[in-house]
Amino acid sequence: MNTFPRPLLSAAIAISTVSALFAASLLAAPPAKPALMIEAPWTRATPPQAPVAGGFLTIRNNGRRADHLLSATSPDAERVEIHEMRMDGDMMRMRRLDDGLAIAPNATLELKPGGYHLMFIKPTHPFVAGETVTATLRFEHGGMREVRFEVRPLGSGAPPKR
Ligand SMILES: [Cu+2]
Repeated sequence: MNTFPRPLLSAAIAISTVSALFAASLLAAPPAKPALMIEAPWTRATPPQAPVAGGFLTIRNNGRRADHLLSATSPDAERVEIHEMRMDGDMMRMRRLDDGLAIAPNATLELKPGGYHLMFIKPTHPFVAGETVTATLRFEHGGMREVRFEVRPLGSGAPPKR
């Protein structure tokens, strides 16, 4: 005589069916569109021994929650800081943002000359127009993103919008 209690057996079958379906849905799920989109990263060529270079880009948050740019690193500089330029009386001053930058849901944050920017501190080599420099940006939710900055000629403004 079969002594296996039927309710338990069907519960076990139900659980294994659910986990199989769950596993299948994970396998079948298309790669999620990244919530953060990084556009037009660029920097400027530097003279030899330049102590700093700015890094500019646009960050689009397509997600439903705010994200934060927390920090950045680069093999092409001793370190990378997140900066803000702002008027202090009639002086333009630069300030390091230790708490990083928030990017609201469904919003775009532009890092540009005269505003928020990344600062490559002590570049390890001159930045040469036409080449690229690399930085890894760390976001609270978006994780690590490697970004390649187009080096534009000395004195350049932002590249034209695409
Ligand atoms: Cu700066």
